[in-house]
Amino acid sequence: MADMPMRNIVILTGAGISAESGLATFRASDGLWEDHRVEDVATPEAYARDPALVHRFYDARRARLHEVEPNAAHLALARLDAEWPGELLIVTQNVDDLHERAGAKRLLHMHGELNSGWCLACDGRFAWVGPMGEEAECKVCAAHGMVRPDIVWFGEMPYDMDRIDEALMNADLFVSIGTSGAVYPAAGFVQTAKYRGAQTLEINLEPSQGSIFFGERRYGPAGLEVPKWVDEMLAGADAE
Ligand code: BV8
Repeated sequence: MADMPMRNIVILTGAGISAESGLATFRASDGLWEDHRVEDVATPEAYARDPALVHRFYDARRARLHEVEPNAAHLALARLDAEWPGELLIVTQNVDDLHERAGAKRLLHMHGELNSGWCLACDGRFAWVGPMGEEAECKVCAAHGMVRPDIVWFGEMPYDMDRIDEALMNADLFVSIGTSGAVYPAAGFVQTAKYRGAQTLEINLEPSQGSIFFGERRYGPAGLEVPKWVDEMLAGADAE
């Protein structure tokens, strides 16, 4: 890495960081689930057309969370979060809870979370464990059948965009881990960071769709590459 002090770090993660934990990525399964394209299930239109199908999709993925554990990449990022002296923000596109379970604190889920419900009657959001289905009761207003997965679908505005933009504006280093760079606005973050003069690093199994925008690129499994990178960063921080 260049000699510039890396005080403020923004880390974007995608499905690839959870692959070694056993969670399917979007594109490895060529984006299919029960022969449906994810883009066709993860939309408000799909939910309006066939809520049972969409609930089945998310209930299955929420149940899967109990069968998997954070991997070395999640644990390394949690260690960096705990020990990094400067600003640090992990922006995950993932809706799993593996970053939290690894101990990450400075974290936000820009595409929502499987373990959260959103009531369309009262706009309340609340923790949700187990199947949701079409008759779920809101924990805030007790309305039935108005609770949807608290997930950002295609065509919906991602969460915390102001906070993300501010972090990108102040970043000295932007790191993208385990994402194909296929979905916006997340796929555009590297360009914002680069425009602001940040160093940029991509860690992925293979070049992403945005790999040309990164100043440095490391390819290999996140479980191997991320702990190596974190060790380097913390060794450098100690040396300062
Ligand atoms: C919005 C939650 C606007 C759902 C998700 C045309 C051009 C450009 C943009 C658009 C367009 N048409 C439509 C759009 C916008 C659209 C978009 O970008 N579409 C794409 C398909 C072209 N974006 C949106 O709709 C977004 N909203 O734009 O709103 C707006 C403006 C104003 C007001 C209102 C609205 C919302 C997008 C969010 C959708 N929700 N997730 C759910 O999880 O079910 S997206 C979902 O796919 C993920 O969250 C992630 O964001 C995205 C891509 O997934 P990845 O995480 O990258 O996973 P993927 O499988 O693709 O890649 C995994 C990578 O890991 C691979 O590269 C692989 O090599 C690597 N890997 C695998 N194993 C490992 C590994 N790496 C390391 N180690 C390993 N072991």
